[in-house]
Order: sequence, then C-alpha cells, then structure tokens
Amino acid sequence: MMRHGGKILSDQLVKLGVKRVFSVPGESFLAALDGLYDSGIDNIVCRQEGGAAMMAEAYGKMTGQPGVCFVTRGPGATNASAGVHVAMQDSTPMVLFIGQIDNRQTDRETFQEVDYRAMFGGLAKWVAQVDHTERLPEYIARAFRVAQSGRPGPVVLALPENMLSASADVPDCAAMTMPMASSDQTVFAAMVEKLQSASSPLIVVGGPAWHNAAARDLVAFAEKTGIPVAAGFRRQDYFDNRHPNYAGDLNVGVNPRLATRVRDADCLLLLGTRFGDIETQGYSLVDPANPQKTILHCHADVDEIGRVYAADIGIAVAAPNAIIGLLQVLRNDDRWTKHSDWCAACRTDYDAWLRPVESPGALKQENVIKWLSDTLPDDAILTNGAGNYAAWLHRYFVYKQHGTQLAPTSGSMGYGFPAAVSASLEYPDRTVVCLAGDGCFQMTLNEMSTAIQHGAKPVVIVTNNGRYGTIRMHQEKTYPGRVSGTVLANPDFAALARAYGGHGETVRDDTEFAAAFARAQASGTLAVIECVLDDRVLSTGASLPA
Ligand SMILES: Cc1ncc(C[n+]2csc(CCOP(=O)(O)OP(=O)(O)O)c2C)c(N)n1
Ligand SMILES: [Mg+2]
Repeated sequence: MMRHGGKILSDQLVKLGVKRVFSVPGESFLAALDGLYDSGIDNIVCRQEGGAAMMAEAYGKMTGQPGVCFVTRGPGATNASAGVHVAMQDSTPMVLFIGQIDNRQTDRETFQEVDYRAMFGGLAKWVAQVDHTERLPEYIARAFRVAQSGRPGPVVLALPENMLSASADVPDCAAMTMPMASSDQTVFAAMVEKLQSASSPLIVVGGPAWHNAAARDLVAFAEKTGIPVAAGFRRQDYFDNRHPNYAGDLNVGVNPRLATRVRDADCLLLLGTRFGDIETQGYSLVDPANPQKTILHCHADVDEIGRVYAADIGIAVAAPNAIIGLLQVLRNDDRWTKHSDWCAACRTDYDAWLRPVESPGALKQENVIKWLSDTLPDDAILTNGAGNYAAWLHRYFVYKQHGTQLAPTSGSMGYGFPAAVSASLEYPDRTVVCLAGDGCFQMTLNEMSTAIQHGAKPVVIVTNNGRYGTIRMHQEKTYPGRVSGTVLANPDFAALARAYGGHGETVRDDTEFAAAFARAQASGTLAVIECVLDDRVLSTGASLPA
C-alpha cells in the first residue's frame, strides 16, 4: 500500500506506542501534520519550540518512553535546542523531528538550511537525516531504540520536505523490545563483600530509568544492610526522604555535613548516577586522581564507568536491575548490623538541615515550601528551573515517592513551567506545582496559552524578587555594590495569568499563602500565585538557606 512519508511516520509512531507529541508547526513538515491528523496521537500545539522540547523532555523523564517533539528547520531547530540540551545532560529519552529543506537543494544555503549533524553534534546522542521515504520506519525505530538504550538521551531526525511528501510502499517496523543487559552475579557478590568490609559505606543514587519498584527494592537493600542513601542532584524523589536511611541530596547548595560524609565514606556504591560535577562539588569531595575510598559503580552505559572515577568494581547494568542483583546476593546473608550508627548519624545531619533558617520579610520561602511539603498529597509533582528560589525547594521539600520531581540537572532556566504543563497533561488527576523565579518563568510563560488550550492546570508559584537573583548574589560577592545586568522590571504576573484565561493571585505575606493556594486549586484551571519577596532576601546571598 502506497502511503506518503507523513503517514508512514505517524503510523510508525502509533506502532511504537506514542500517544502525545509536542510541536510548533512549519511548512517544512506539512505531510507529517497530515499524518498526525487522524492518527489518534494527541498533538500539543506550543508557542515556542524551546517550550515544546522541554515538554517532550519532561514526558520522557516522567514515563521513561521517548518524549516526541516536532519543529521546523532553522529557527525552529535552534529554539528547540534548549530542550535537547536538557535531555542530553539529564539522560532523558527524547526524539526531535525537524522538518528539513528539500534534499535536492542542500549546500546552497537554501532558506533556513542547517546541517543538523553539525549543529547537534555534541548536543544529541544521535543525529541523522532520512533521505529516502521507504527508510522512514527503519530510522524511526532506531531513533527510539537509541534514545532509550544504555545512557538514554535525545535523538534528532531531520526530515527533508520532499522525502516526507513522497510516497512509498513499505511496512511498519514492529515495536521493539530493548536488548537485555546480562549481569553476572559474581560481580554483585564481590560488591556485597566490599560493602560488608567497609565501615562507613554510602549509596549515591541517580541517573535515568528509575521507577517506583526500584525505589522499593532500594529501601529493602538499605534496610537489610543499614547503609545510608544520598540522592544525586535533582534526583531527590528516588528514595522516600522520610526513611531513616535517607541522608539528603548532593545539590548545588549541599548540606556541608553531607559533603563531609561523602568525603569520609570509605566505600561509595554509585547506583545509576554519573557522580558528576554537582554531586562531587566540582570533583572536590572525591579526587578523581586519588579517590581514597572503594568505588562500586553500576551504570547502564559501560563508558560512564571510569569516565571520571575509576571503579574498583563496575558493572554495566541499569540501577534498578543492579539493585535486584545485589538483593539476590543478600538473600541468605545475615551479617548486616554494623552500619547502624553511621547511618543514624547521617540521618541526624539531614534532620538538622531540614530545620528552617529564617529569612527576612513577611513572605518567607522556607514557610511556603514547608507548607507545601506538609500539605500536598504524596504523589504531587513539583517542577522547577534554575534560580536561587529553587534552593528553598530542594532544601525543605520532603519528597515521598518517585515521579514527583521534574527538575533539570542541566540547570536550565525556563524548564519548570513547560515541565508542569506536560505533567498536568499526563496526570490530570494529580496536583502539579511549578516553582519559578521571576526570571525563570518569563523564559517560557508564553506556554500559558498552550496550557489553557489543552486543559493543563498546574499551579505556578512565582518568586518575584525583581532580579536574576542567583547572578546578583554572585555579583554582590565578587563586585560588591556594582549592580550590572541583573535587574528585572516585571509584569503583574497575576494579571498576566488572568489575561491568558487562568487564575492569578499575589501574595505578600506567607500567612496568606494557604488560602491563595486553595483558591488556585479550586479554580480548576492554570493558576499563578505571585509571591513578592522582601528586597533584603538574597541581595547579598547571606539569607540563602546554606
Ligand atoms: C537558560 C539559562 N540562562 C541563564 C542562566 C544563568 N542563570 C542561572 S540562575 C539565573 C537567575 C535566575 O533568576 P530567577 O528565575 O529570577 O531566580 P532567582 O535567582 O532570582 O531566585 C540565571 C540568569 C541559566 N541557568 N539558564
Ligand atoms: Mg528572581
């Protein structure tokens, strides 16, 4: 049966289980839009490709299935690159389709022509251009496989306009099963021996491909061995923070006592994490040249093991499967009682860290975050981008289950809002709260109309301090009194939300917050609560909760 390229593409997406895509249209992929027309796939029509790509990335982060995004060539692709970078650093499966120029016109600097292999070279896991209509199923199936395999990441497929609109007689590729990584029990047994002989072992969990069953298995492993668990940067929802083995997270503003624990640990079990720049505080907590501790590393991509830290024992297997392997070794092993003091001490450090440090003014972020943490349902989803406001969220919010934190380890501003829209679409019955700075929110708030159009109803809490606070803080430290390039003149965020058809409130005192939040939720639509901060907060950084 002859089908045009757009139809072959959409049929293949259906076969691969795609239910939703995020897009900004372009004349370069009209045939793909035509294929989507009666495909049953939901097309979320966005306002800017950066937002669309971040929504797709958040979908991949939430579900473990590639988030799919369609953008046009040239300006569409350059806008979308913001979300591709998040997916790359966060190891998130994602497939970006770019409508490309007619491939008979290449290398003439044709209108909006870009060489995507060059442009996305270091930014994506794989980039290809499909030049033959009959090979679309093959490329798409491979793109989905590559996006999910080993260390997941973004794949970019360029689709020349003439290739998409031409017809071919070609069958769909079957939905694939991912190849299984084999894991050798003797390796897990050797890891367990190292942990048993250590006196202060610490687990650091992070990376992609996590799920609730893995979190439960990790609880079982931690309880059996008495080993404390620390979360990687912005992976705080991997282990119930209320559990006595939870020791806190390795964040930008890390608990100094947890940093000392990492230094002092004589054995680290790294589960899925790359144990990167942020977790190691710029590689200072553990010296790559001389770690002075035993390192046991489980990561799905063999090339991530030893990339910075040479592991004493490494195994190329995804963290959830590694925990199953470790638990199997432990089944008949009753030697484990000895780490309980060390574990309790780590927990005491975390409990002390949770106690609020008072910040100036009537609206105290520590009170807002504590209220959210104590009040929201366990499965509420919290999203954020980058900015000092996020420091309060990371420090005071107690994450209770996996799938409740959507945050960019890449440190991308503007991420929180599109991620919240994506989360609200995927889980319409769950509470979704976006934390944003006044700077952060303004990078992607045009997606408010996308939210209204498609029925997403997150509550956005905008922390308004009239500045790019993080940078101002660094500026005050390095060039005191010389405020340069960090001041923001802001709109009335509440009125703006109402203009978009949503609900808007302004809060200046944290005692007003609970009632405002209740009204925001009761509105049943997109809601924005603007929290106006005291001018003294963060002008020097002295009141950062660190
Ligand atoms: C896309 C992007 N641009 C710039 C930066 C650098 N940056 C990091 S935090 C920050 C300021 C954030 O301001 P805001 O959202 O208002 O939060 P605040 O720090 O004031 O709480 C900037 C500009 C970044 N991380 N991401
Ligand atoms: Mg700000």
